[in-house]
Amino acid sequence: MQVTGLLFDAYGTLFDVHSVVEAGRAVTADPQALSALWRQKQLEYTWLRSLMGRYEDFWSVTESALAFACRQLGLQPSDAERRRVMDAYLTLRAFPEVRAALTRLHDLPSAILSNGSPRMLEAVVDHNDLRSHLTAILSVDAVRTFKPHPAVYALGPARLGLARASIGFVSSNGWDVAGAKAFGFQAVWVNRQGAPLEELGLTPDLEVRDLAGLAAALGR
Ligand code: 2OP
Repeated sequence: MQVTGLLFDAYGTLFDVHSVVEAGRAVTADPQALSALWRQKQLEYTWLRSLMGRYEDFWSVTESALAFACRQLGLQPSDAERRRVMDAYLTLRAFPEVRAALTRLHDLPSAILSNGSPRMLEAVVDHNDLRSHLTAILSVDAVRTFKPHPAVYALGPARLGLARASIGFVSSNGWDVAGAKAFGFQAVWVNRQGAPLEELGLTPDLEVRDLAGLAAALGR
């Protein structure tokens, strides 16, 4: 695989969304269930809002998804507890191999392209001290719709100044990889969970287990 630049999805790819489980312990005896339902609703709401043309930023959508998950699970967190759980999204942990892999890939212009709001992304990048590894942090907020809308992916070539076909788009979210492939990127699926491929008629150009596998596949 030959690429001239890389675009990284953030949540689930660079950062572990389920590191909110610790914060969830304060509001439930089953924080894994809360984290899973919360993530599912968060993504559902991004797709529904995009289809309806009723954009709200990812922080707002994440708050709404948490409210739904708490109601569905019969949880009544206080405002302070809810704020603490939300704030965990600003300090998500990067997966253990991310820093070393980005260092191995340092010769390629690399940017984040994410559903996250600018504030959320700046916070989590700085929390993990990854800013020096990134050319840019690109948020869907610039086009007020969510992935997999092509207008989102178009932010990447515009900012990197590279042809889309020469850019590797890297995501752990199979549906995001399908969207990137449909847009014309070289699509890399970081299949951290060993999940089956989404049945969307779009096959990634490369499947790896983690970002170390990506660096190796790119000869770095
Ligand atoms: C992201 O855009 C898909 O939530 C994931 O970072």
